[in-house]
Amino acid sequence: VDRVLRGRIDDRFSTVHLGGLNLDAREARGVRRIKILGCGTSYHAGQIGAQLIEELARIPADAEPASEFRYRNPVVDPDTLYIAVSQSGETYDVLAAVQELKRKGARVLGVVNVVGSAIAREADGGLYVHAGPEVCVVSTKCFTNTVVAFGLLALHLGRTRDLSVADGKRIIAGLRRLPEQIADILSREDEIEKLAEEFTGARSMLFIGRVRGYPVAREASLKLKEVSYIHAEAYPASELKHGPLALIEPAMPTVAIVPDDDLLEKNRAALEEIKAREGKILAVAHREQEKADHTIVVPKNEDELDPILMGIPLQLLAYHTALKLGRDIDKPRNLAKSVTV
Ligand code: F1P
Repeated sequence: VDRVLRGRIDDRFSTVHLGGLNLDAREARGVRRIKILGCGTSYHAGQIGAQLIEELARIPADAEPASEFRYRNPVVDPDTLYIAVSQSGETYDVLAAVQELKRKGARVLGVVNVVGSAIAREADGGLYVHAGPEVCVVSTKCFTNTVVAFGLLALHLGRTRDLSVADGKRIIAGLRRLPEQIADILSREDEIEKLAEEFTGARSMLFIGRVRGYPVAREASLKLKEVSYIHAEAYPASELKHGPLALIEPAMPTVAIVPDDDLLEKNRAALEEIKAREGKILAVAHREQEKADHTIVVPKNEDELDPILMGIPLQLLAYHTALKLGRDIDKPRNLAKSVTV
């Protein structure tokens, strides 16, 4: 995270320098919509990115799996800025979507980790996330850095539009706090390792989050699936009552993202619904949650930046659960480093 932030923040003017972005202030002001495309973990990072852009720059933004986008004959709109996200920069579904967009005259930026990769070369500009080599197949630190890069991009776009200087300063201060807060979470790995013991027997798990917490829940469930092979499903907390509550029972643990923000009471109500059905709950929160069987307490940042921190303990949970089950974490079955077909 230090690396993605380094040299890019200008505290005096509460702005960021994004060399290589290839989008000046006038062009940024002309963007009417942002569409983010990626696969797997990069898609989830893009979902958080879209929320950051909507919150900080007030530009309508959404994320879609590149693998869906490229097969559905989408409307390509000249006022939309397209952003392709990829750790490897080689994922074929993303590359094919970028090439198709370029053929149709769209402006495409990349948010990519591997310098000089195919997607980085094909894009009109963008941001490198500087997460270093992902030595294992599963993307973890790159997820975090990609979201941080989107934080910088949202801040940049916001400062060309609606974001006030005061809010810019607040977000910059929040970004600066991240490395220390992440170190704090990582220093509590023993606690998470002990918790993982409880989940090795689960056949299936539910992950829930609301708004900012939902993509975190999705990514956490993907991480668990990828490395431990435990079935996991993510739902928006508010969708529980539209079906999935039927699944809740003692043998189906729920992991809930419960940040201290204006949705706290709503999220607590969801925990009550689960507890009333004797479901076991692990909460990731900013303080102990009474209804949860366990709470992993993470440091509080600015509300908009909370998702960056809340996913990290769940990456560790997936890791330790998989380790206890004897899985090959660095090379999970049926998963390629970059999916090039
Ligand atoms: C996308 C991705 C990863 C996943 C695995 C397979 O890769 O789905 O998220 O962990 O490596 O590919 P990328 O486009 O971000 O390199």
